[in-house]
Formats: sequence, C-alpha cells, structure tokens
Amino acid sequence: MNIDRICTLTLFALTLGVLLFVEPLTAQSAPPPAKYPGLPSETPAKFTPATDSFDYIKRDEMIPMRDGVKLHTVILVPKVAKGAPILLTRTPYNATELTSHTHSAHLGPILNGYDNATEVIVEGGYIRAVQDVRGKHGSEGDYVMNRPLHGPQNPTPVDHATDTYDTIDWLVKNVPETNGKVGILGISYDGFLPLMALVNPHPALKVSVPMNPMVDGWMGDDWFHNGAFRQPSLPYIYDQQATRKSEAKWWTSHYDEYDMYMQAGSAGALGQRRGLEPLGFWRKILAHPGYDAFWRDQAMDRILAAQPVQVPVMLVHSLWDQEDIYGDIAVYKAIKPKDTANDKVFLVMGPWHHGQEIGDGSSLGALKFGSDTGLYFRREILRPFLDQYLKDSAPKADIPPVIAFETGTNTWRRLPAWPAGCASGCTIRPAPLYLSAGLKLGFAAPKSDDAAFDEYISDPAKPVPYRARPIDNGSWSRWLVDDQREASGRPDVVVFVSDVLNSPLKISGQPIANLIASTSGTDSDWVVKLIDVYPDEVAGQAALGGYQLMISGDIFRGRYRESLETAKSITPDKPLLYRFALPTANHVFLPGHRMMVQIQSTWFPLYDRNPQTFVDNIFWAKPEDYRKAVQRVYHARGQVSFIELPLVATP
Ligand code: PG9
Repeated sequence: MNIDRICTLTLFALTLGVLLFVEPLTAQSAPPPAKYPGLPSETPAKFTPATDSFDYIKRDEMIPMRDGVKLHTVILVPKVAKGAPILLTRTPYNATELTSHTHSAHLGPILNGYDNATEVIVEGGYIRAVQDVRGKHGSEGDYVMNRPLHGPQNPTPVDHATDTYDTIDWLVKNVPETNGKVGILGISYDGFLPLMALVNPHPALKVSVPMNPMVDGWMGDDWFHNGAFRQPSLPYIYDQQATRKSEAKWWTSHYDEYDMYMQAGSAGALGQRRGLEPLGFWRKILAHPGYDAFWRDQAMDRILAAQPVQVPVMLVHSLWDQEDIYGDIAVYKAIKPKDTANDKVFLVMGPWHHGQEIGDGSSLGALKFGSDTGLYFRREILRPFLDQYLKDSAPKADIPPVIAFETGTNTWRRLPAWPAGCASGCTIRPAPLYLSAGLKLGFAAPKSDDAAFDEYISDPAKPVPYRARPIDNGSWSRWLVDDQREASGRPDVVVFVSDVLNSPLKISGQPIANLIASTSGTDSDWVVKLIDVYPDEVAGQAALGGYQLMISGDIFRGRYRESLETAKSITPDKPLLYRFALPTANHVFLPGHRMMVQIQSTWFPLYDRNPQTFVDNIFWAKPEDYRKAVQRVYHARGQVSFIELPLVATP
C-alpha cells in the first residue's frame, strides 16, 4: 500500500468521521441524547422505508403559488411511467388520506377509496396528483369555503383558477415522467374545483371531469334548496372550518338526529349552541338567507356561461344525488349553447347517489340495476374519454354528447343532447299532470263542479321526517330512494295518485311544480315529490311490492315566491302560485305502476322548519314564532295545480 493511498484513505476516514460524528451534533434535527444511555430508544432518529419493491414512487411536494403560498401536493408516479399524463385532484379533504387508503406496495390499493377512479388511474398508467387546497391540511394560506374568484368577494390576487394554473405549470415542469398533459377530476367539492379550472385554463390542461359538482349553494346544492336551509350543512361547516386539519369534529348528542335538531329550535340557535360564530362561512350563511349577489356571483353556471369553454369537459351527474343534484344540469344548460362545434361539453348521468359512480353501481337501496353501472361508467366512458385527450397516441373515444341511464327500464341511452328523449326523432312535450279532486292524478284537467281544494295541517312542532326515524347518518347516501309509503300515510302529507298505467310513460328532463296553494300562516314551505308506485306485488323482489320510489322532489320556501332575493310575507288563506323546477329525471313509469304526487310543508331535519309566521330571518325564529297552519292545495278550474312533466313522445 503506498503512502498516497494511505493518506487518501485517512482523509476519507476523517471526512467520514466528520460526517458521522460532527455533522449530527450540529444538525438542527439532531435527536436529544438518550435519557438512559444504558438502554437507549430502539427507534432510530431517522427512518427511511425500504420501498424498492413498490410499483410507484411517492413525492410529497410544497408547490409555490404566485403569491408565495405553498400548496401540499402528493404525487404518485408509477415506476414504469414514461411520457405519462397526470390526473390531478384538488381537495379540502386531506391529500395524504386520499392517497393512503391502505399501506401497500401497489398503487391500486392505496388509491382505492374516495375520489379515485382506481381502474382508470392504475390500469391507465396515469400519474396521480392530489393537492390540499389553500388553507387546508398540509397547505399554507387561508381557507375560504368555495373561495370565490378574484373580484368583489375576493380582493386577493389568488383563487382556485390561479392556484390550478400555477399547480399545473409546476407539475409539467417538475415531473419528468409526464408527457406534459394534465386532466383534472373530482367529486362534489373536488368536482367544483374542475369547474374552477376552466376559468383561464393553463394550456397543459387538456380535459376536466367535474363529478357531482357543487355549483350553486342556494338554488339546489349543498347549503339551501330554493331558500330552505339544509341543516347537515352545520356539521359539515364545523368540521371543515373549525381547524385547518379538520381535527375538531361535530359531536353527536342524540341517537336520533330528529331529536337533536328539534331540541335546538332554529338552525341559528343550534349554531350558537355549538359555537359556530367564529367560523367565517357560517357567519356568511346567516347573513345571506336570500339569493343575493353573494350567491349569484359565485354560482359556477353563471360564471362559466360568460365564455365558451376551451377545454373538453365531461359533467357527471347522479340521478339520486343527495347532496348536489342541481349543479351538473345547471352547468350543462349554461355552457352547452356556446359549444357550437359540439365537441367540448359532454354529459353523463347514472342511477347513483352522490359519488357512487366511482364505486359499485349495481344497486341503490332496494333498486337493482342489472349490471354494475359504476364500473361501466369508469371502463367504457371515463377511461376512453380521458385517454383520448391525455394520451399521445390514444384513439378517439366513441363518446356521444350525452350518455344517460334510463331508470325504470334500466338501460343506458346514447343521446345527441339533453334532454333528447331518444337517439333520434323523439320530442319532449311539457304535459300537465293535474292534481284533482278525490286525490286523483291524471292528464285530464279538473272539472268546474269538482271540490276546490284538499287541505292538511302543517305543525312545526311535529314536522314530517324526511326518512324513517331514528335518523342517523349511516345510510344518508341512500335516502332519496327510501320508500315514501310512511309519508303517504300521514295526515300532514296530501297524496294524489293516478290510475294504473297500461302503457309505459317516459319523462326526460326537469318536471316543474305548478302549485296553487294557500296557507293560514304568513310564510310556508312547499315540498313536492313525484313518485313511481310499484305494483302491489313484484315477482322476485318482494320488498318492491307497492314501493313508493321518489323520482324527483324538492322544497320551495314560500317567502321567495315573488323574489328569490327579497323575502316577503304571504297573505293568509290566499291561493297563490308557487312554480319551481324539480330535479332532473330520466325515467320510465312502467305498465302496472301508478304515478303519485305527495305535498307537505316540512321535511325535517334535512331542512330547517319554516315557522309559518313571517319573521325577518328564519335562522333566528323564536320558539313562539312556530305555529300550526292550514295548508290548501287547489284544483279548481282557473286554480289548477299540476306537475308539468317533460313527456317523451317517440316517433
Ligand atoms: N357535498 C359536499 C360539499 C361540496 C361543496 C361544498 C360543500 C359540501 C361534498 O361532498 O364535498
């Protein structure tokens, strides 16, 4: 061994010594010395998992936005990825949790859960990126619920459109395995964000898939429906806004939620009792019970209607969406007219609850669809659609402008537009389905000598439960397909039924409630439910015998009859028109079935109770404001109540 070599080795050893012994002493993260050196901790100061056998690489990044705020982003790169596109989801629901459903060496299992259409991502070889939105979980910055775009409600230079732009810009420059093409997708809140991505989109954004997006929080999505407040918003806002990491959780206090909300009185009182006032969005809700500029200006359908969309978008709608049943269709109506080349705006609707399209879609409650409609959506619709726009050499997908599942016949329909009725030659005719004397329902207008009205007493002290009690959260996702039989037997629900149908009757679109009604109070809610009544016995599915399946139903808060913005009291006992659109249906009432319409004035505790006495702000109604009222539904000539059905006429 020559001297030079010894010196080199000595130098190496010395350097190593410095690294091994000196560096740890000076490093900021140096562990404290063992308390008992005789038996030190068996956990190393730093541990690096041996992930060589994993089929993916996980990167945790803090991506800088234009204002310097950094957003936490989990990036999962399949080890085989080369020239792969990126599928991005932005979320307030914890990017780390959404990318670690299990601990596995394989990408599929860790993604298998909320928000991840796993087959599409994994079988498609996509790079997956999931980002915490500003102010939530691992991200820096301030959290604002559905942060509005820069403008009157957001004086800052940053919003979800700019954050998406900056994120995509970073991703295409810093993920070497990508082909530079990005798609964005997500459900609900995470479906609202792919809509935001369409505002001044980054050139690398090639496709957007908003699923069950939240679009207009007042008209018919999460917070209100036509002015009636949805009380599950309280726990949601609490969990979302009390702390950055959503550690503070709403607590249960009653086995039956009906009791919990009843005991509190008004929704405002409950918020007060549970300490919600420090939460900024709760204060905004309390301050904006009507459809004022606060709501109008952030409604995504109105925002997106302004210009033609530049990026292909597939809106995914669930026909029994218990949370955001309004938004998809509103956006479709708003942006389709400007899609003059008919190549940017696509619509898919399935027989699902909120988000069910990424799970098992074979059944919903008592309903069986004869196939896994969720899997069909992911394999035959979503995957080829994404591939077409994101993969360098993928073929054009065979996706028509609209694919809609027809309930009743349980068939997928490929349609040229929505609503279309059928592939070609069908027309949709608005057909009044009259509420008539004798609690009849039919297409013949009431005769002049018929009784003028039917009535019921609505008592806010005993509101109609929206589903069978005890009400807990366990099966919330299925409540829209609950059997409505229990409600039809109550004296505070008025029920009109048709004769048994002897031929199929198909509706496609939004039924419109046209109610002539009076209340003995000075304010009132009106709930209208269009129901398919099954034959008395159903072979092979006994539980469906006589089942009352709600096809479309909604609530309207009477004080907004003349103006959605400004509440006005109702003249007692005066028959007045209440006209409002119900959620979209694509349904065939089959021969042997009957149609039914139920009308009631409470739907509790999903919706807060209308005191039935006009007060300034229902959030602050006092116990003495809640009063019984006599409700009348008119069906006299000149005072006809009906549901305008979007009836499909086949050629
Ligand atoms: N429906 C939920 C939500 C969306 C947007 C705002 C608030 C709530 C959700 O499932 O994300």
